[in-house]
Order: sequence, then structure tokens, then C-alpha cells
Amino acid sequence: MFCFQCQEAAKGTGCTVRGVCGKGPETAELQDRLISALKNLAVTARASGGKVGDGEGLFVAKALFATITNANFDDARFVSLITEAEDRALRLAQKSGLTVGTASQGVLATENPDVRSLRELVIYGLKGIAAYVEHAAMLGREDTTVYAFFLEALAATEQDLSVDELVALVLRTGHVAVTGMALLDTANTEAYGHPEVTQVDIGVGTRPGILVSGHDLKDFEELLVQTEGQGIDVYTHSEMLPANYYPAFKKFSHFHGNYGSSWWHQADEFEAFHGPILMTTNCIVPPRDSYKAKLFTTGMAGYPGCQHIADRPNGGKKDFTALIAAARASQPPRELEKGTIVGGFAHHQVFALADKVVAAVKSGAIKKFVVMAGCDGRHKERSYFTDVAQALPLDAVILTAGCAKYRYNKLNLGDIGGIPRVLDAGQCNDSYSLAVIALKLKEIFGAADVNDLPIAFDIAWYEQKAVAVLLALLALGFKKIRLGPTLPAFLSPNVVDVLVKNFQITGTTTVEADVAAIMA
Ligand code: SF4
Ligand code: SF3
Repeated sequence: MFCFQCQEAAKGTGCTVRGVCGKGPETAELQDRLISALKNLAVTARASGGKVGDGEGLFVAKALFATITNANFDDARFVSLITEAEDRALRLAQKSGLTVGTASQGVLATENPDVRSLRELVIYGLKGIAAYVEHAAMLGREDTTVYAFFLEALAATEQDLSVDELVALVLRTGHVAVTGMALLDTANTEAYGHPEVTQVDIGVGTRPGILVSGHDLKDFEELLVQTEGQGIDVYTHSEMLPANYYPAFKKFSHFHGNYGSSWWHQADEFEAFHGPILMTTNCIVPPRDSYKAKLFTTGMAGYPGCQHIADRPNGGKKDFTALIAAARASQPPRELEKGTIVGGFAHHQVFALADKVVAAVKSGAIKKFVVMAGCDGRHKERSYFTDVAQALPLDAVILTAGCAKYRYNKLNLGDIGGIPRVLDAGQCNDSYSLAVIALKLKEIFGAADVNDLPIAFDIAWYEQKAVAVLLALLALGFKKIRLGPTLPAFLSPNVVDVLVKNFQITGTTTVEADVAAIMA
């Protein structure tokens, strides 16, 4: 196997024996085969004049999504996705009098390191976008231009493109990432209202509970409805925390609050929770036996030996009966902590506070906004992000989204005239909200360039959704993004040079040097 798609790639170069994430070589091979089958499908679809079959776009999105780090470890699911991709390509080819080709398989099939780097950068961006548009599709919002781009870009990774052409494709991927995140933002807010400032309870109740992790709000909604009046509470975990900010979910009195922190703490936290856990997406850590029987997956998430809640039938709902039965037979969660954390600062809520924010900037009370969105991860050096949050001067406000926030969202960093110094917009896809806020500030202050604003970026990345977010920020014109804790292993030195030259991207360095540069 060879995989270098996430920040924890072994030795900073790539996993070759077994994934640091727990992905075995068989699963890695199946994921490579699936990506290759999707490329064949894309090439065939393009050759047939783009006459794609029913549901082709959403199928490609789901399949890409399944290959995201920590989303799915279930080989049987990959085998069935490969079969479906092959069948779809064959049907399309037969209809158009074509034959299905044999696309390259695996990262190392591309020998030129720069071409390999750019092709994989595009593919990882697509994976992130795929996850976001799949969530939007579950809420009834789809954009066929995004699906068409999946096919075009996948097919393009099989063409003999020059480095310049590939760089252009990377940037287009960024623009499509903006479209995808905007689509999900619309889908979420239409369905559940605009996130609002919320004090989230991080303690526990006395009844048994169900813990929901991942990113899928539709699953969360259906579970809340089905658990009403059942004598059990529902809690969010990790990236599901922002569900607490949506008005539509607040009306459920058995929605207790958030339990635990970011994904990589889950083994201890799931064990302590006692009740069943629903993983709606990434990030799954290979489960301990102590709670494996209570770990349920759904959607594109999967783990061998764990119960999987089937997709909703056409026009119907998912059936969470088994999960609810497991909850009723469990003990209440063990208390990990007490108190509250505040969040809900997505674009609509921040615009409502705009007068206050603008006045604070004009008076000099706020000197800098520091975007610290992204992912958390288990490597020790990620304490950097906690240290930066603590070392930033009191006139700096942190804008965050994604599970990166758990590095500093319980620190009580105070407020500036009632504006908290950590403003959490939501999940990693809500980084879109942070970009919208920045563009609004540009308008209010009449800045010619978004990079003239008092905004700095100190982004934490781990998996491919963060790659999509990064490409989206570049496409929107944001420069001087600091990325850590390490630069991606899949960026070749020459590709790093291109990113430095065109976007002044840098890696994180030391807390002191970076805080000084951020505030300069
Ligand atoms: Fe390694 Fe990350 Fe790939 Fe897992 S996803 S095999 S940790 S590079
Ligand atoms: Fe976290 Fe996996 Fe990326 Fe949605 S849950 S941000 S790492």
C-alpha cells in the first residue's frame, strides 16, 4: 500500500505497511481500485458526451466520500462501490458504443513527482467537496455543475496535462469547493435555521444517552425525532457539536448538549459514555472491544463488525430502532466535565453583531482576526495551536470552524466588549462562513483587497475536507495562509514553491515567531 492523503502519513512521507489511521493494506488497495474505477467511469462519461446516467453524480460523490481518512474501514462496502462504478461505466459505454478503459491505479502509478502531487491535490480536494455535497444532497440540495466537475476533474487526472494546466485545475477545484460549501450552507440553514449564539452544556444528565458524531445533520434530525419521549437523551460529539447552534434542534428537550471533544479522543470518551454511538461520517478510530458492539455507522461511514444503519428508502426515513433499543439498555454517561462552551458565530449571526464588531475594530479594541479553522489530530506538536491561542494578545479574536477548535475552545480566553475571543462558526464546512464574514468586512471597510484586512490565517489540517477548504480559500483570493502542524506529504517541493510564489503559503513554525508574524 501507499497512502499519503492525510497529515498523519507515516514519517511525514506516506503509510506503506499499515495506515497510522488503522487502515489495513487490503482496504487501501480497495480504495485505490475504487478511485481507479471512478476515473474509468469519468473518462467514459466524458467520451460519451457527458450523457451520464441517473444518479451518476451523487454516486461519484458518495464513493469519493467513502475514501476520506477515517470514514470507512469496511472492505465489503468498497467491493460493492467498485462493482457499482464498473457497472455504471459499462452501461454508459455500451449505450455510446465505447469500451471502458483501464485507468491508472494508486498514487505511485504517476512517476513524475510534481504531476503526482498536483493530481492527488485535485483528487483530495474532490473528496472533501464530495462529502459536503453529499450532505447537501441528503437535504434535497444538489448542483449538477459540481457533479459535472467531479467527472471532468477525475478524467483530467488521467490526461497528460502540463504542470501549468494542472495548477489551473487545482484552482478550479477550489472554486468548486466554494460552490459546494455554499450549497451545504444553504441546505443546512434552509432546513434548520441560521446558527445562533448558544451556550452548550458539556455536562451529563441522569438518563441513558445516544452520542452522535460526524457531520451529517439530516441523520441527527431524524434521530432526534425518533428518540423523543423515549426516556433517553441525545448528545453531540466532536464535529456534531455545531448541531447545538441550530434553532430547529433546540426545541428538542432531550437534546442534552455536547459530550467529549475532538475525534481522536473517542476511545476513552466512547467507553465512558456507556450508551450507543452513531458515527455519521469520519472520523472513526478503530474501536475498542469495550464499546464496539455499541458503535453504529450510517451513510458513507463504516467499520467491519459494527452495525450499519441502512440508507433511507425513497421518500422515507432511516430506522434507528436498534440504536434506540441499545440506548434503553445502557447506563447513563459518566461525567467528563461540567459547564458550557459558546458557539454559533456563523455568518448570519456575525452580521447581526456587525455594528459591534466594526466599532471594536475602529476603536482598536480588536486588532486582528485570526482564522484558526480546520482539523484536530493526535500528534503532540498540535499543542502548538493551543499555545498560539493562549499567546495571542488580548486584542486578537480567533475565528474557528472544524474540530481544530477543541485545542482552545474550553480555555476561557475572555471577550472584547462582550464579543468572545473565540468565535466558533461550526463544522469544517462552515469555514465557508468565515470566508463570507471576511468578504463582508472587506465591503464594510471599503478595502480594495481582502488581504488588506486585519485577518491572518493559522490553519490546522488533517484530512481531505481541510484540503477542500484550503483550496476554497485560495480560490477566493486569500493569501499568506499558514498551514500546520506540517505541510502535506503529497506536496512535492516544486508544488510547494508554486504555492509559496502565488499564494505566499507557509508552514507553521514556532509559537513566538508565528504570533509575532500574525500580529505584525
Ligand atoms: Fe496513512 Fe493518513 Fe492514508 Fe491513513 S489516511 S493510510 S494515516 S496517510
Ligand atoms: Fe475533524 Fe475528522 Fe477534519 Fe470536519 S472530524 S474537521 S478531522
